Amino acid sequence: MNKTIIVSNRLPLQVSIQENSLEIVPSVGGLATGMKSVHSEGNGIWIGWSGIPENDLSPDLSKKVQTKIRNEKCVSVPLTSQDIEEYYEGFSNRALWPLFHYFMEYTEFEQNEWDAYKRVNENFAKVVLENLEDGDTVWVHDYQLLLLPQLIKDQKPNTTIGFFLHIPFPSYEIFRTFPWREEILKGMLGSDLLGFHTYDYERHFLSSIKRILRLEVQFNEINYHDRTIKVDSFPMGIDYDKFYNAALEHQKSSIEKSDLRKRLEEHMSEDKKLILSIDRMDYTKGIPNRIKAFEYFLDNYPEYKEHVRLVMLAVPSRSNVPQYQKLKRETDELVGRINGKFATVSWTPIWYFYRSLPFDDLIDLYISSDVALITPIRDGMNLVAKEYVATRTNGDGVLILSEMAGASKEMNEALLINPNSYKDFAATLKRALTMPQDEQKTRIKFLQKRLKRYDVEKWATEFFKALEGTKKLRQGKVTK
Ligand code: ADQ
Repeated sequence: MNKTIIVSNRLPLQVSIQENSLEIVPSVGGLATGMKSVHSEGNGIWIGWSGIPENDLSPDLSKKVQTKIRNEKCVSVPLTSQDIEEYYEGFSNRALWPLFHYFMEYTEFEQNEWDAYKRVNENFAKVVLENLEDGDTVWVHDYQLLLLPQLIKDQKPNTTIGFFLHIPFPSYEIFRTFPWREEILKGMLGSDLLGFHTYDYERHFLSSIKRILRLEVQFNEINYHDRTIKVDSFPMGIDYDKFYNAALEHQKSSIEKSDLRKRLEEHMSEDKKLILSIDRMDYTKGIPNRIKAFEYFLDNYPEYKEHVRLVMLAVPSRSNVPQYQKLKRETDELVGRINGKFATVSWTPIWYFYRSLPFDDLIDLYISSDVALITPIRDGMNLVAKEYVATRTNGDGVLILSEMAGASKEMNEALLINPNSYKDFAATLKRALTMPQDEQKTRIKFLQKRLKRYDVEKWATEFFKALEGTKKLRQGKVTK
């Protein structure tokens, strides 16, 4: 029976090793949920890194980890600390990530890191090929594995391969600066279907294909050697029911409120409003900009002093990369400065948490907030915006969303802003804080309807259907 192999940098599980025990906990993130049906069907497997450097494991322990992981229908690709440093923190996060998010000044092109990126993509290919049988379908995810599709196609040309990019694909003028631009594009073209979050990213990609590789593109199809490659947009959704139902559950009067919820409510009497922002601590998410714009708001609309609070949750991320350390320092300083400037004995304008929170706390934050402020400088999609809307079971709440997030393309009923304009930001925040309930409800209702219909499972099914479609197309060609 044919199977599907999902490949991503990280496996959808957490491995923890304590003295004598080895524990594997499946993760419940968006991608894992979306892939659930594809992964659990038949003998499907997921290939990726376990999160533990190979050199930290004895050969015996390494075998035990593999066996345990295998029970979860996963296969791990061994990576050493050096691989992580050069391929992940290095090439993926110091070259591809900043460039694809238009942060040219952060982009470093290091030959040894490019070599490591190629080497690790080859390691992934080796593990995929060991597990691949004729007729199988492979679905590769994200920017860490751009070379993998072609590495598989070279060895097994009949394999159906799909690729989905979770971050933006930049415009040609940005992408052309990349020293290994041809290799990257050719690596991606090993796929039969390439998926992006938005139509814009798809157009940018096709433009680079035409101008850098000089290939023929017809509508959304690329002719490459004797193959036709399809390119399309598939905006990723969330597990809508999970967020909506969790919010309903939290609002039941019979449920005991968490300490966090009690604290939030204590501070939010009738005339006080809560503004929420949640992101990974990443320079693409516009955190310093947001804090400065909030300062501008308080300076220009002083009547809101003591009546609003920004609850800002930043999840630690890539803290070994220098730009992320700098961002953390800058954020700490800005929060300190602004709290120092405005605070009174009974009011602190910004509550700042630098940590990861359990799911239930996340839900409490979402349901207790009057406004969500999601203002990335650049973001492939942004699922937090969608999660906030899903938890508004009473139909109220206002989402302020950056035009630079992929999500803005399908969330027109949000208040869309340019995160670089403090004036626009402040006026929009004021509009959100004074928006009549009826208008809030109309906007949220439209957004919820769309998010429910196009949830993460639907996203995965649609991509998979399109991928299977390319198989039929190829078979058709052969029999003609
Ligand atoms: P990310 O940049 O990680 O993803 P995002 O889409 O916002 O960004 O997803 C973050 C996820 O982490 C959300 O599901 C959220 O609930 C969760 N999360 C946030 N804060 C948390 C906290 N404190 N504790 C626990 N969980 C928290 C990349 C791209 C995005 C794209 C996604 C999916 O950068 O643009 O939307 O992939 O393709």
